[in-house]
Amino acid sequence: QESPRRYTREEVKSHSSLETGVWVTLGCEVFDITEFVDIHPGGASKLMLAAGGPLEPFWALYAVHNQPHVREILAEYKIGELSPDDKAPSVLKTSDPYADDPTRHSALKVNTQRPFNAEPPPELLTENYITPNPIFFTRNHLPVPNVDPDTYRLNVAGPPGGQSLCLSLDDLYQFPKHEVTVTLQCAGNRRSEMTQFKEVRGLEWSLGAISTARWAGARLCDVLAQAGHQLCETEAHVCFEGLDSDPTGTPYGASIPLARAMDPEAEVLLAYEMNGQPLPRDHGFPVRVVVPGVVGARHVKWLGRVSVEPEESFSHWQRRDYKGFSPSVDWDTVDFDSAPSIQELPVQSAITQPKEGETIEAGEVTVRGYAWSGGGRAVVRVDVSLDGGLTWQVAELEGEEQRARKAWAWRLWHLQAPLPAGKKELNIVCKAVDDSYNVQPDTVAPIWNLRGVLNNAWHRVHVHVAP
Ligand code: HEM
Ligand code: MTE
Ligand code: MO
Repeated sequence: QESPRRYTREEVKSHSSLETGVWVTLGCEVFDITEFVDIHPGGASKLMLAAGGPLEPFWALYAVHNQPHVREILAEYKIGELSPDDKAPSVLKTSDPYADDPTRHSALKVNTQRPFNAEPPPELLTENYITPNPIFFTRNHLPVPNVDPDTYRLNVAGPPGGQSLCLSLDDLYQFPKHEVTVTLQCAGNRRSEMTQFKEVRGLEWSLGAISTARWAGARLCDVLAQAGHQLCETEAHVCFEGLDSDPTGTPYGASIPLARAMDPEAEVLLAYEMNGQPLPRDHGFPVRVVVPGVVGARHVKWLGRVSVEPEESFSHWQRRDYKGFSPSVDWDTVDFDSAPSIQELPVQSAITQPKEGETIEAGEVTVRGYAWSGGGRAVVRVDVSLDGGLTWQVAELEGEEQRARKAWAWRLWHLQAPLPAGKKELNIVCKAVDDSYNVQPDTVAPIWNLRGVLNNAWHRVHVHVAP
């Protein structure tokens, strides 16, 4: 085998623009990624931050790169290795951006530690209608900002010619306090089932990227009204910026239509309480947006700024992520501008008990799970099959009847059913129906998409029956 071409760090450093070619290092390996710059899923500008130097400090921040397929992509661009006699760079003394993250509950199943992404195990997820704060699923894209509640200010841009508001927490408390129970679901919930069908890019969420809390805060419509906004621009959007930001200083951001924001019946909150407590740091302390019935990505945490704009947020997470596509679209053909951003989510349900692969007692089975639909649509029925979908039984919905058009929270459900004697295995399936009679597709295949979002296929659990 031929020995690799050797380069010095100086040579690598001199390749840090598209004109000279873009080189980077990982360990002792050197890569020419010029051709990759424009197709980087995280954007060209972010990638260029690493041009001419090591990838490690950036990949430490974006753990999304700690995946085999990312290494494979990089491997294609290898051109050689660093000269062994080239002295190691003085260790970058950049402090760990995640060092100040809060401590977390040990029951959470961690997807990535940095940024922190974790879900409660199925056993705990449907133990309570209200998810306890410490095990509420967490989806962070960046380090958790440490916000001082005394100096915290929320900037609310006024209409053209108007005044901006600069609200302290005490100012926010002066607005009428509104409480609402809302289920929050990440668009990537149940992505791991999509991956099993065909590879997708994203965190491997199981069925726990969904949780429910009682939120309290000021209504967004009241705050916008105080800033002088009216619902005249029917096509406008309310843009939110978090106080968490990446190395370029770009904050997390997202937007929702102004019409939803200004509708008091939509109950969009600037929430400062979660289940009667101040928001935990992981969930947006001191203030986050809660948009009932809408995908988690729009519930911006650590809220720093609100503005009304003619267009949707220019954030990566509004424009280049959290969109759905045909199964035929791949990373070479995807046109993010061609699809609308995900807002209201489709009808969803999943089985939390028994668990995949479990051995259950003969005689009788108890199946439990959750069901929810976006846009305030109520769950009217959950069907459960013990034979892979050949025959169905109707599960019992727990808790209270939901409010029409304002069914913001999930229904837990269960089914207790006798088992036919001699059955050695069960293929348990569930599917929910919402009050628009929307149903779930039976398999992942027709709804598969390259980003692995919006998986609401029938949930299937295979179990063994003890002899
Ligand atoms: C996402 C590759 C360098 C920031 C991605 C993804 C790939 C990738 C394949 C999609 C991963 C997935 O969703 O599964 C690479 C390669 C790099 C590189 C091969 C070097 C040659 C960088 C650098 C930065 C960066 C230097 C930051 C300064 C990001 C961001 C995302 C991303 C922000 C989106 C993460 C998200 O969706 O939450 N990259 N990347 N990347 N990358 Fe990179
Ligand atoms: N807000 C900020 N500022 N930063 C983020 O990374 N993640 C979003 C949303 N709001 C995010 C954010 C996503 S994708 C989801 S699913 C929800 O927060 C998760 O909220 P949780 O962590 O409280 O469960
Ligand atoms: Mo999300």
